[in-house]
Amino acid sequence: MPADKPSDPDRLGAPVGRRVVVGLLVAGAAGVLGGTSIQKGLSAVLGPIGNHDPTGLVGLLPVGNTFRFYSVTRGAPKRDASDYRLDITGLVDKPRSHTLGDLRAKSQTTLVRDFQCVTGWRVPEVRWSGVRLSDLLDEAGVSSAATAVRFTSFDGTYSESLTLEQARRDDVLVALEMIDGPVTHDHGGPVRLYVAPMYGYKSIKWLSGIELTGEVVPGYWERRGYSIDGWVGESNGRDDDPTG
Ligand SMILES: Nc1nc2c(c(=O)[nH]1)N[C@H]1C(S)=C(S)[C@@H](COP(=O)(O)O)O[C@H]1N2
Ligand SMILES: [Mo]
Repeated sequence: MPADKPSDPDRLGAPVGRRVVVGLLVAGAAGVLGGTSIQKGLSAVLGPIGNHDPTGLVGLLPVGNTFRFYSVTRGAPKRDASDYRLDITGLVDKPRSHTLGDLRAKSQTTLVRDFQCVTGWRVPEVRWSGVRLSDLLDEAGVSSAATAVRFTSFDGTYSESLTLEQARRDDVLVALEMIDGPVTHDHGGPVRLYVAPMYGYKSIKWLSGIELTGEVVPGYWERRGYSIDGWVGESNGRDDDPTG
């Protein structure tokens, strides 16, 4: 039985997570339901979370070396080259609104790195490519008052943050490709952030806003207890179980 803290960010959204835990406790206490019935009960409670996960259970099942699709919302609307925009706003000299075509036309960087969620699952040697965040920041002209970057998603809910120094690292990408092609919708396409040295929660999916701020504005999971500095191996003390 998955045993997670109710607010475990990497399983499900907090309110749903609580209901799942309560459901499991009730099912366990009753002692009458087999695993299948429990799963059916849970899927009825949860409904669909992400297109690849009609049961809502993917985040609860132990899977080795594969991605899980995470979303604190019930996914996001689909956006493509016709309607995708990435807005760069806040403490910049030249606010920008990039189309997908604009981003594709810029110099692309490729990295091959492990992707690791703070709950322990890890996907080795994933290929990522896209535009260096630092290039986009330079182009927008970061004002001297800015010290941090806030990222928002067109799922309408998720957010993330980096210090300006972290954001300028050359292993932080505004990713257009992942694995073997364009970032798929479920992985946060057409554009997601990829913060190579940090846990997966920093790599916001369905990226639509980059705002330069005077101080760090904690992101979605950071307001719920996760470290603002999400360095792999240093945060939360929870990456000792690679099977997750
Ligand atoms: N918009 C959005 N981005 C997100 C999340 C999310 O729930 N919503 N989850 C984060 C977490 S905790 C992880 S581990 C990765 C998972 O990426 P994947 O769904 O492509 O496997 O996305 C991160 N980015
Ligand atoms: Mo995660």
